[in-house]
Amino acid sequence: MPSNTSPPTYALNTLPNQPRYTHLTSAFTSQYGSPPEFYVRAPGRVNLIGEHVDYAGFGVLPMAIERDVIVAVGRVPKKGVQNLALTCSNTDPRYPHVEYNMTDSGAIVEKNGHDWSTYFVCGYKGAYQKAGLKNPIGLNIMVTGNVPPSAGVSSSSALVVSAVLTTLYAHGVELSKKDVTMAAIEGERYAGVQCGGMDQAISVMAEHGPCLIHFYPTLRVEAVVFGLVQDPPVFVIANTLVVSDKALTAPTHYNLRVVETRLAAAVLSRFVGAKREGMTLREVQELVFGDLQGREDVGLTEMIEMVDKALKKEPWTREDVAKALDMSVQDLEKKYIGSIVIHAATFELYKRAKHVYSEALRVFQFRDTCTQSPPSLQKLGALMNASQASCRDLYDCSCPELDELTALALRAGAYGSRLTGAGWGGCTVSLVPETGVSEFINVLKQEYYYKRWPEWRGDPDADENLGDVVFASKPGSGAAIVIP
Ligand code: NG1
Ligand code: MG
Repeated sequence: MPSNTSPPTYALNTLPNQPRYTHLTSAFTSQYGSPPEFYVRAPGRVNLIGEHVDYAGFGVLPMAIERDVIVAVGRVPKKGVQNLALTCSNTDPRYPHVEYNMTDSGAIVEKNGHDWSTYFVCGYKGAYQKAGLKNPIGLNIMVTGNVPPSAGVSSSSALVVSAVLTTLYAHGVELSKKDVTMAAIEGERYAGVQCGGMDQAISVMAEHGPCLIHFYPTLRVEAVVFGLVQDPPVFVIANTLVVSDKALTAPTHYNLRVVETRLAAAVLSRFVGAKREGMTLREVQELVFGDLQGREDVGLTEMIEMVDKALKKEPWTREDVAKALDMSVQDLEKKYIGSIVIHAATFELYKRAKHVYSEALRVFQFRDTCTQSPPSLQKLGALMNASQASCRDLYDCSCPELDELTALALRAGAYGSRLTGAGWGGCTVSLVPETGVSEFINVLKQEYYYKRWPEWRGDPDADENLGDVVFASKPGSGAAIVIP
Protein backbone atom coordinates (compact mmCIF):
# COMPACT_ATOMS: atom_id res chain seq x y z
CA MET A 1 0.00 0.00 0.00
CA PRO A 2 1.65 3.28 -1.03
CA SER A 3 1.85 5.84 1.73
CA ASN A 4 2.27 9.60 1.82
CA THR A 5 5.78 9.22 3.10
CA SER A 6 7.05 7.07 0.21
CA PRO A 7 8.15 8.69 -3.04
CA PRO A 8 5.99 8.27 -6.15
CA THR A 9 6.48 4.83 -7.66
CA TYR A 10 9.08 4.54 -10.34
CA ALA A 11 7.73 2.41 -13.13
CA LEU A 12 11.11 1.00 -14.15
CA ASN A 13 11.67 -0.35 -17.65
CA THR A 14 8.03 -0.16 -18.55
CA LEU A 15 7.51 2.46 -21.18
CA PRO A 16 3.76 2.16 -21.61
CA ASN A 17 2.94 0.62 -24.92
CA GLN A 18 0.99 3.62 -26.10
CA PRO A 19 1.26 5.53 -29.37
CA ARG A 20 1.45 8.75 -27.33
CA TYR A 21 4.83 7.71 -25.90
CA THR A 22 6.13 6.73 -29.32
CA HIS A 23 5.02 10.03 -30.81
CA LEU A 24 6.46 11.99 -27.88
CA THR A 25 9.79 10.16 -28.16
CA SER A 26 10.17 10.93 -31.84
CA ALA A 27 9.14 14.58 -31.34
CA PHE A 28 11.73 14.86 -28.56
CA THR A 29 14.44 13.17 -30.59
CA SER A 30 13.93 15.32 -33.66
CA GLN A 31 13.86 18.49 -31.54
CA TYR A 32 16.87 17.77 -29.33
CA GLY A 33 18.94 15.29 -31.35
CA SER A 34 18.91 12.37 -28.91
CA PRO A 35 16.16 10.36 -27.19
CA PRO A 36 14.78 11.34 -23.76
CA GLU A 37 16.39 9.92 -20.63
CA PHE A 38 13.14 9.53 -18.75
CA TYR A 39 9.47 10.48 -18.72
CA VAL A 40 7.10 11.77 -16.08
CA ARG A 41 3.34 11.45 -16.20
CA ALA A 42 0.75 13.14 -14.00
CA PRO A 43 -3.03 12.84 -14.30
CA GLY A 44 -5.78 15.46 -14.38
CA ARG A 45 -8.68 15.02 -12.02
CA VAL A 46 -12.39 15.40 -11.66
CA ASN A 47 -13.68 16.66 -8.34
CA LEU A 48 -16.76 14.66 -7.38
CA ILE A 49 -17.74 16.86 -4.45
CA GLY A 50 -16.17 19.45 -2.13
CA GLU A 51 -15.79 22.63 -4.18
CA HIS A 52 -13.94 25.68 -2.90
CA VAL A 53 -13.38 24.15 0.51
CA ASP A 54 -9.73 23.03 0.22
CA TYR A 55 -8.30 26.48 0.92
CA ALA A 56 -10.61 26.74 3.92
CA GLY A 57 -8.92 23.60 5.28
CA PHE A 58 -11.64 21.04 4.52
CA GLY A 59 -11.43 17.64 2.85
CA VAL A 60 -12.39 17.15 -0.80
CA LEU A 61 -13.39 14.10 -2.82
CA PRO A 62 -11.83 13.99 -6.29
CA MET A 63 -10.75 11.15 -8.55
CA ALA A 64 -7.74 11.11 -10.87
CA ILE A 65 -8.74 10.60 -14.50
CA GLU A 66 -6.91 8.57 -17.11
CA ARG A 67 -6.06 11.65 -19.11
CA ASP A 68 -2.66 12.97 -18.28
CA VAL A 69 0.31 15.13 -19.11
CA ILE A 70 3.49 13.31 -20.14
CA VAL A 71 6.87 15.03 -20.15
CA ALA A 72 9.90 13.58 -21.93
CA VAL A 73 13.12 14.81 -20.36
CA GLY A 74 16.78 15.16 -21.23
CA ARG A 75 19.42 16.66 -18.95
CA VAL A 76 21.95 19.22 -20.19
CA PRO A 77 24.74 19.59 -17.63
CA LYS A 78 26.73 22.80 -17.77
CA LYS A 79 29.88 22.66 -19.91
CA GLY A 80 32.43 25.47 -19.59
CA VAL A 81 30.99 28.93 -20.08
CA GLN A 82 27.86 27.75 -21.84
CA ASN A 83 24.67 29.05 -20.16
CA LEU A 84 22.22 26.76 -18.43
CA ALA A 85 18.74 26.71 -19.92
CA LEU A 86 15.30 25.22 -19.51
CA THR A 87 13.92 24.50 -22.96
CA CYS A 88 10.22 23.71 -23.22
CA SER A 89 8.52 22.24 -26.28
CA ASN A 90 5.06 20.82 -26.77
CA THR A 91 3.80 18.33 -29.34
CA ASP A 92 0.71 20.52 -29.76
CA PRO A 93 1.54 23.36 -32.18
CA ARG A 94 -0.82 25.68 -30.28
CA TYR A 95 1.78 25.81 -27.51
CA PRO A 96 4.93 27.54 -28.76
CA HIS A 97 8.52 26.59 -28.02
CA VAL A 98 9.90 28.61 -25.07
CA GLU A 99 13.47 28.85 -23.79
CA TYR A 100 14.43 30.19 -20.37
CA ASN A 101 17.91 31.07 -19.22
CA MET A 102 18.96 29.88 -15.80
CA THR A 103 21.38 31.50 -13.43
CA ASP A 104 24.23 29.46 -11.97
CA SER A 105 22.25 29.18 -8.75
CA GLY A 106 19.39 27.52 -10.62
CA ALA A 107 17.00 30.48 -10.70
CA ILE A 108 14.99 30.75 -13.90
CA VAL A 109 15.08 34.08 -15.67
CA GLU A 110 11.39 34.62 -16.20
CA LYS A 111 9.65 36.34 -19.05
CA ASN A 112 6.86 38.85 -18.87
CA GLY A 113 3.44 37.41 -19.27
CA HIS A 114 2.04 33.98 -18.94
CA ASP A 115 1.93 31.06 -21.34
CA TRP A 116 1.66 27.27 -21.14
CA SER A 117 5.26 26.87 -20.01
CA THR A 118 4.66 29.12 -16.97
CA TYR A 119 3.20 26.09 -15.18
CA PHE A 120 6.34 24.07 -15.82
CA VAL A 121 8.45 26.90 -14.45
CA CYS A 122 6.17 27.03 -11.39
CA GLY A 123 6.74 23.34 -10.71
CA TYR A 124 10.48 23.69 -11.26
CA LYS A 125 10.61 26.53 -8.72
CA GLY A 126 8.45 24.65 -6.21
CA ALA A 127 10.73 21.58 -6.43
CA TYR A 128 13.92 23.59 -6.35
CA GLN A 129 12.91 25.32 -3.16
CA LYS A 130 11.36 22.35 -1.40
CA ALA A 131 14.38 20.14 -2.03
CA GLY A 132 16.91 22.94 -1.40
CA LEU A 133 18.69 22.09 -4.68
CA LYS A 134 22.05 23.71 -5.22
CA ASN A 135 23.70 22.34 -8.35
CA PRO A 136 21.36 23.19 -11.22
CA ILE A 137 21.14 21.15 -14.39
CA GLY A 138 19.75 22.42 -17.68
CA LEU A 139 16.69 20.61 -18.98
CA ASN A 140 15.23 19.86 -22.38
CA ILE A 141 11.60 18.88 -22.19
CA MET A 142 8.89 17.89 -24.64
CA VAL A 143 5.33 17.81 -23.33
CA THR A 144 2.23 16.08 -24.58
CA GLY A 145 -1.15 16.09 -22.86
CA ASN A 146 -4.77 15.10 -23.33
CA VAL A 147 -6.34 16.80 -20.30
CA PRO A 148 -8.72 19.46 -21.65
CA PRO A 149 -7.17 22.88 -20.79
CA SER A 150 -8.94 25.66 -18.82
CA ALA A 151 -11.81 23.33 -18.12
CA GLY A 152 -11.72 22.58 -14.41
CA VAL A 153 -10.06 19.18 -14.78
CA SER A 154 -6.64 20.37 -13.70
CA SER A 155 -4.46 20.36 -16.75
CA SER A 156 -2.45 23.06 -14.98
CA SER A 157 -1.72 20.99 -11.87
CA ALA A 158 -0.89 17.93 -13.98
CA LEU A 159 1.85 20.00 -15.64
CA VAL A 160 3.04 21.49 -12.34
CA VAL A 161 3.24 18.04 -10.72
CA SER A 162 5.12 16.66 -13.75
CA ALA A 163 7.54 19.57 -13.49
CA VAL A 164 8.17 18.92 -9.79
CA LEU A 165 8.96 15.25 -10.41
CA THR A 166 11.03 16.08 -13.49
CA THR A 167 13.15 18.55 -11.56
CA LEU A 168 13.65 16.25 -8.58
CA TYR A 169 14.54 13.17 -10.61
CA ALA A 170 16.82 15.14 -12.94
CA HIS A 171 18.76 16.32 -9.89
CA GLY A 172 18.88 12.85 -8.34
CA VAL A 173 16.61 13.74 -5.41
CA GLU A 174 13.65 11.81 -3.99
CA LEU A 175 10.97 13.39 -1.81
CA SER A 176 7.98 11.80 -0.14
CA LYS A 177 4.64 12.07 -1.93
CA LYS A 178 3.58 14.57 0.67
CA ASP A 179 6.57 16.81 -0.02
CA VAL A 180 6.14 16.44 -3.77
CA THR A 181 2.53 17.59 -3.29
CA MET A 182 3.58 20.55 -1.13
CA ALA A 183 6.22 21.56 -3.70
CA ALA A 184 3.53 21.48 -6.40
CA ILE A 185 1.05 23.51 -4.33
CA GLU A 186 3.62 26.14 -3.41
CA GLY A 187 4.91 26.15 -6.99
CA GLU A 188 1.50 26.58 -8.60
CA ARG A 189 0.82 29.65 -6.45
CA TYR A 190 3.57 31.42 -8.41
CA ALA A 191 1.09 31.50 -11.29
CA GLY A 192 -0.92 34.02 -9.26
CA VAL A 193 -3.76 31.91 -7.87
CA GLN A 194 -3.97 31.33 -4.11
CA CYS A 195 -4.98 27.73 -4.73
CA GLY A 196 -5.82 25.08 -2.17
CA GLY A 197 -4.13 21.68 -2.51
CA MET A 198 -6.75 19.38 -3.98
CA ASP A 199 -5.50 19.16 -7.55
CA GLN A 200 -1.86 18.60 -6.76
CA ALA A 201 -2.64 16.11 -3.96
CA ILE A 202 -4.84 13.88 -6.12
CA SER A 203 -2.47 14.07 -9.07
CA VAL A 204 0.44 12.89 -6.91
CA MET A 205 -1.28 10.53 -4.50
CA ALA A 206 -4.32 9.10 -6.31
CA GLU A 207 -5.33 5.61 -5.41
CA HIS A 208 -7.31 3.87 -8.12
CA GLY A 209 -10.75 5.43 -7.66
CA PRO A 210 -12.32 8.32 -5.73
CA CYS A 211 -10.29 9.61 -2.76
CA LEU A 212 -11.09 11.76 0.22
CA ILE A 213 -8.17 14.12 0.65
CA HIS A 214 -7.73 15.38 4.18
CA PHE A 215 -5.55 18.41 4.81
CA TYR A 216 -5.65 18.16 8.61
CA PRO A 217 -4.10 17.20 10.88
CA THR A 218 -1.81 16.27 8.00
CA LEU A 219 -2.16 15.76 4.27
CA ARG A 220 -3.65 12.29 3.82
CA VAL A 221 -5.48 10.37 1.11
CA GLU A 222 -8.30 8.01 2.02
CA ALA A 223 -9.47 5.69 -0.76
CA VAL A 224 -13.28 5.74 -1.03
CA VAL A 225 -14.36 2.31 -2.19
CA PHE A 226 -17.83 2.02 -3.67
CA GLY A 227 -20.10 -0.55 -2.03
CA LEU A 228 -21.42 -3.36 -4.21
CA VAL A 229 -24.20 -2.24 -6.52
CA GLN A 230 -26.02 -4.07 -9.29
CA ASP A 231 -25.91 -1.38 -11.97
CA PRO A 232 -22.68 0.50 -11.17
CA PRO A 233 -22.67 4.18 -12.05
CA VAL A 234 -19.97 6.10 -13.85
CA PHE A 235 -18.95 9.72 -13.73
CA VAL A 236 -19.39 11.55 -17.03
CA ILE A 237 -17.50 14.78 -17.63
CA ALA A 238 -19.03 17.35 -19.99
CA ASN A 239 -17.32 20.61 -20.87
CA THR A 240 -19.53 23.69 -21.31
CA LEU A 241 -16.77 25.02 -23.58
CA VAL A 242 -16.95 28.28 -21.69
CA VAL A 243 -13.28 29.01 -21.02
CA SER A 244 -12.51 30.31 -17.57
CA ASP A 245 -8.91 31.41 -17.11
CA LYS A 246 -8.45 31.48 -13.37
CA ALA A 247 -5.19 33.40 -13.49
CA LEU A 248 -6.84 36.25 -15.44
CA THR A 249 -10.02 36.44 -13.39
CA ALA A 250 -8.39 35.82 -9.99
CA PRO A 251 -8.94 39.37 -8.61
CA THR A 252 -12.71 39.16 -9.01
CA HIS A 253 -13.21 35.39 -8.77
CA TYR A 254 -10.86 32.85 -7.20
CA ASN A 255 -8.57 35.01 -5.09
CA LEU A 256 -11.50 37.16 -3.98
CA ARG A 257 -13.22 34.01 -2.69
CA VAL A 258 -10.06 33.07 -0.79
CA VAL A 259 -10.07 36.49 0.88
CA GLU A 260 -13.81 36.35 1.60
CA THR A 261 -13.50 32.99 3.38
CA ARG A 262 -10.60 34.35 5.45
CA LEU A 263 -12.61 37.41 6.44
CA ALA A 264 -15.61 35.24 7.32
CA ALA A 265 -13.37 33.06 9.49
CA ALA A 266 -11.97 36.13 11.21
CA VAL A 267 -15.41 37.52 12.06
CA LEU A 268 -16.66 34.09 13.21
CA SER A 269 -13.64 33.59 15.45
CA ARG A 270 -14.37 36.97 17.05
CA PHE A 271 -17.96 35.87 17.52
CA VAL A 272 -16.79 32.90 19.59
CA GLY A 273 -14.47 35.13 21.59
CA ALA A 274 -11.09 34.19 20.09
CA LYS A 275 -8.39 36.73 19.48
CA ARG A 276 -6.21 34.75 17.07
CA GLU A 277 -5.85 36.15 13.59
CA GLY A 278 -5.58 34.49 10.21
CA MET A 279 -7.65 31.38 10.89
CA THR A 280 -9.33 29.22 8.27
CA LEU A 281 -13.01 28.33 8.54
CA ARG A 282 -11.92 24.85 9.57
CA GLU A 283 -9.76 26.20 12.37
CA VAL A 284 -12.73 28.15 13.71
CA GLN A 285 -14.70 24.89 13.83
CA GLU A 286 -11.84 23.32 15.77
CA LEU A 287 -11.77 26.29 18.09
CA VAL A 288 -15.41 25.67 18.95
CA PHE A 289 -15.38 21.87 19.06
CA GLY A 290 -11.86 21.10 20.22
CA ASP A 291 -9.45 18.69 18.53
CA LEU A 292 -11.52 16.97 15.86
CA GLN A 293 -9.17 13.95 15.86
CA GLY A 294 -9.69 13.25 12.20
CA ARG A 295 -13.51 13.53 12.51
CA GLU A 296 -13.90 16.75 10.57
CA ASP A 297 -17.66 16.32 10.30
CA VAL A 298 -18.12 16.92 14.04
CA GLY A 299 -20.01 20.16 14.66
CA LEU A 300 -20.48 21.16 11.03
CA THR A 301 -24.27 21.41 11.43
CA GLU A 302 -23.75 23.73 14.38
CA MET A 303 -21.25 25.81 12.39
CA ILE A 304 -23.84 26.24 9.63
CA GLU A 305 -26.29 27.51 12.27
CA MET A 306 -23.67 29.78 13.76
CA VAL A 307 -23.14 31.47 10.40
CA ASP A 308 -26.81 32.53 10.54
CA LYS A 309 -26.33 34.12 13.94
CA ALA A 310 -22.91 35.66 13.49
CA LEU A 311 -22.79 37.06 9.97
CA LYS A 312 -25.16 39.58 8.43
CA LYS A 313 -26.54 38.42 5.11
CA GLU A 314 -25.92 41.66 3.22
CA PRO A 315 -22.56 42.35 1.56
CA TRP A 316 -19.88 43.69 3.94
CA THR A 317 -17.86 46.81 3.22
CA ARG A 318 -14.22 46.99 4.34
CA GLU A 319 -15.40 49.32 7.11
CA ASP A 320 -18.00 46.76 8.27
CA VAL A 321 -15.38 44.02 8.53
CA ALA A 322 -12.79 46.28 10.16
CA LYS A 323 -15.35 47.34 12.77
CA ALA A 324 -16.31 43.74 13.54
CA LEU A 325 -12.63 42.90 14.01
CA ASP A 326 -11.92 46.01 15.98
CA MET A 327 -9.14 47.18 13.69
CA SER A 328 -8.52 49.89 11.13
CA VAL A 329 -9.29 49.35 7.46
CA GLN A 330 -5.56 49.69 6.78
CA ASP A 331 -4.74 46.92 9.23
CA LEU A 332 -7.46 44.77 7.76
CA GLU A 333 -6.03 45.17 4.29
CA LYS A 334 -2.53 44.47 5.50
CA LYS A 335 -3.45 41.37 7.48
CA TYR A 336 -6.12 39.78 5.33
CA ILE A 337 -5.41 40.89 1.77
CA GLY A 338 -1.71 41.68 1.77
CA SER A 339 -0.18 41.24 -1.65
CA ILE A 340 -3.18 39.42 -3.13
CA VAL A 341 -4.69 41.60 -5.86
CA ILE A 342 -8.47 41.78 -5.57
CA HIS A 343 -11.06 44.08 -7.10
CA ALA A 344 -14.10 44.33 -4.83
CA ALA A 345 -16.08 47.07 -3.15
CA THR A 346 -17.84 44.63 -0.82
CA PHE A 347 -17.44 41.07 0.47
CA GLU A 348 -20.00 38.28 0.81
CA LEU A 349 -19.12 36.75 4.16
CA TYR A 350 -22.42 35.07 4.94
CA LYS A 351 -22.87 33.33 1.61
CA ARG A 352 -19.28 32.09 1.36
CA ALA A 353 -19.14 30.70 4.91
CA LYS A 354 -22.54 29.07 4.55
CA HIS A 355 -21.37 27.36 1.36
CA VAL A 356 -18.08 26.17 2.83
CA TYR A 357 -19.52 24.55 5.98
CA SER A 358 -22.42 22.93 4.15
CA GLU A 359 -20.21 21.71 1.28
CA ALA A 360 -17.68 20.33 3.78
CA LEU A 361 -20.48 18.34 5.41
CA ARG A 362 -21.65 17.00 2.04
CA VAL A 363 -18.16 15.60 1.39
CA PHE A 364 -18.43 13.32 4.44
CA GLN A 365 -22.03 12.40 3.64
CA PHE A 366 -20.92 11.50 0.11
CA ARG A 367 -18.09 9.32 1.39
CA ASP A 368 -20.36 7.56 3.88
CA THR A 369 -22.99 6.95 1.20
CA CYS A 370 -20.44 5.61 -1.32
CA THR A 371 -19.14 2.98 1.08
CA GLN A 372 -22.55 1.52 1.97
CA SER A 373 -23.56 -1.72 0.28
CA PRO A 374 -25.41 -1.00 -1.88
CA PRO A 375 -24.79 2.75 -1.97
CA SER A 376 -27.88 4.87 -2.60
CA LEU A 377 -27.19 6.41 -5.99
CA GLN A 378 -30.18 8.71 -5.52
CA LYS A 379 -28.62 10.06 -2.34
CA LEU A 380 -25.24 10.58 -4.01
CA GLY A 381 -27.01 12.40 -6.83
CA ALA A 382 -28.96 14.57 -4.38
CA LEU A 383 -25.69 15.57 -2.66
CA MET A 384 -24.17 16.53 -6.01
CA ASN A 385 -27.26 18.58 -6.90
CA ALA A 386 -27.16 20.34 -3.54
CA SER A 387 -23.50 21.13 -4.17
CA GLN A 388 -24.34 22.64 -7.55
CA ALA A 389 -27.13 24.76 -6.03
CA SER A 390 -24.76 26.00 -3.34
CA CYS A 391 -22.01 26.83 -5.86
CA ARG A 392 -24.58 28.73 -7.91
CA ASP A 393 -26.51 30.55 -5.18
CA LEU A 394 -24.04 30.98 -2.32
CA TYR A 395 -20.60 30.84 -3.92
CA ASP A 396 -21.55 32.52 -7.20
CA CYS A 397 -19.11 30.34 -9.12
CA SER A 398 -21.49 28.80 -11.65
CA CYS A 399 -22.50 30.39 -14.97
CA PRO A 400 -25.60 30.11 -17.21
CA GLU A 401 -24.03 27.36 -19.34
CA LEU A 402 -23.08 25.28 -16.28
CA ASP A 403 -26.61 25.73 -14.94
CA GLU A 404 -28.06 24.67 -18.27
CA LEU A 405 -25.80 21.66 -18.74
CA THR A 406 -26.34 20.33 -15.20
CA ALA A 407 -30.14 20.73 -15.54
CA LEU A 408 -30.02 18.97 -18.91
CA ALA A 409 -27.94 16.15 -17.40
CA LEU A 410 -30.68 15.47 -14.85
CA ARG A 411 -33.34 15.38 -17.58
CA ALA A 412 -31.07 13.00 -19.53
CA GLY A 413 -31.07 10.49 -16.66
CA ALA A 414 -28.19 11.48 -14.35
CA TYR A 415 -28.67 10.87 -10.62
CA GLY A 416 -26.87 14.11 -9.97
CA SER A 417 -24.84 16.74 -11.79
CA ARG A 418 -22.63 19.63 -10.77
CA LEU A 419 -19.82 21.88 -11.88
CA THR A 420 -16.35 20.54 -11.15
CA GLY A 421 -13.23 22.56 -10.38
CA ALA A 422 -13.28 26.27 -9.76
CA GLY A 423 -16.32 26.91 -11.96
CA TRP A 424 -17.33 30.07 -13.86
CA GLY A 425 -17.09 27.85 -16.93
CA GLY A 426 -15.35 24.58 -17.68
CA CYS A 427 -16.72 21.14 -16.94
CA THR A 428 -19.65 19.47 -15.25
CA VAL A 429 -19.57 16.01 -13.69
CA SER A 430 -22.64 13.79 -13.67
CA LEU A 431 -23.36 10.47 -11.99
CA VAL A 432 -24.92 8.26 -14.64
CA PRO A 433 -25.98 4.60 -14.68
CA GLU A 434 -23.32 2.74 -16.72
CA THR A 435 -25.95 1.09 -18.89
CA GLY A 436 -27.28 4.50 -19.93
CA VAL A 437 -24.02 6.30 -20.68
CA SER A 438 -24.09 6.33 -24.47
CA GLU A 439 -27.70 7.50 -24.58
CA PHE A 440 -26.87 10.14 -21.96
CA ILE A 441 -23.97 11.46 -24.02
CA ASN A 442 -26.15 11.46 -27.10
CA VAL A 443 -28.80 13.62 -25.40
CA LEU A 444 -26.11 16.11 -24.33
CA LYS A 445 -24.83 16.29 -27.90
CA GLN A 446 -28.30 16.89 -29.32
CA GLU A 447 -29.52 19.32 -26.70
CA TYR A 448 -26.38 21.28 -25.83
CA TYR A 449 -23.56 20.96 -28.36
CA TYR A 450 -25.42 20.67 -31.67
CA LYS A 451 -27.82 23.42 -30.62
CA ARG A 452 -24.91 25.81 -30.11
CA TRP A 453 -22.76 24.53 -32.97
CA PRO A 454 -25.23 23.13 -35.57
CA GLU A 455 -22.38 22.67 -38.08
CA TRP A 456 -20.98 19.87 -35.87
CA ARG A 457 -24.00 17.66 -36.51
CA GLY A 458 -23.06 14.85 -38.91
CA ASP A 459 -19.41 15.99 -39.16
CA PRO A 460 -17.15 13.01 -38.30
CA ASP A 461 -14.20 15.25 -37.31
CA ALA A 462 -16.37 17.28 -34.99
CA ASP A 463 -17.71 14.06 -33.53
CA GLU A 464 -14.20 12.83 -32.83
CA ASN A 465 -13.32 16.13 -31.16
CA LEU A 466 -16.43 15.83 -29.02
CA GLY A 467 -14.80 12.76 -27.48
CA ASP A 468 -12.55 15.23 -25.64
CA VAL A 469 -15.47 17.40 -24.63
CA VAL A 470 -17.90 14.87 -23.19
CA PHE A 471 -16.64 11.54 -21.93
CA ALA A 472 -17.13 8.92 -19.25
CA SER A 473 -14.08 8.91 -17.08
CA LYS A 474 -12.51 5.84 -15.58
CA PRO A 475 -10.38 6.35 -12.49
CA GLY A 476 -6.71 6.99 -13.19
CA SER A 477 -3.62 6.43 -11.08
CA GLY A 478 -1.24 8.92 -9.51
CA ALA A 479 1.85 10.51 -11.04
CA ALA A 480 4.87 8.36 -11.92
CA ILE A 481 8.36 8.58 -13.27
CA VAL A 482 8.86 6.26 -16.22
CA ILE A 483 12.37 5.12 -16.98
CA PRO A 484 12.80 3.33 -20.29
P1 NG1 B 1 -9.30 24.28 -10.99
O1 NG1 B 1 -9.87 25.55 -11.47
O2 NG1 B 1 -10.07 23.13 -11.44
O3 NG1 B 1 -7.85 24.20 -11.30
C1 NG1 B 1 -9.32 25.17 -8.41
C2 NG1 B 1 -8.18 25.00 -7.41
C3 NG1 B 1 -8.47 23.95 -6.34
C4 NG1 B 1 -9.86 24.14 -5.75
C5 NG1 B 1 -10.90 24.28 -6.86
C6 NG1 B 1 -12.28 24.58 -6.35
C7 NG1 B 1 -6.02 25.42 -8.47
C8 NG1 B 1 -4.79 24.81 -9.02
N1 NG1 B 1 -6.95 24.58 -8.06
O4 NG1 B 1 -9.41 24.16 -9.35
O5 NG1 B 1 -7.49 24.01 -5.33
O6 NG1 B 1 -9.91 25.23 -4.85
O7 NG1 B 1 -10.56 25.31 -7.77
O8 NG1 B 1 -12.75 23.56 -5.54
O9 NG1 B 1 -6.13 26.62 -8.40
MG1 MG C 1 -6.21 24.40 -12.72
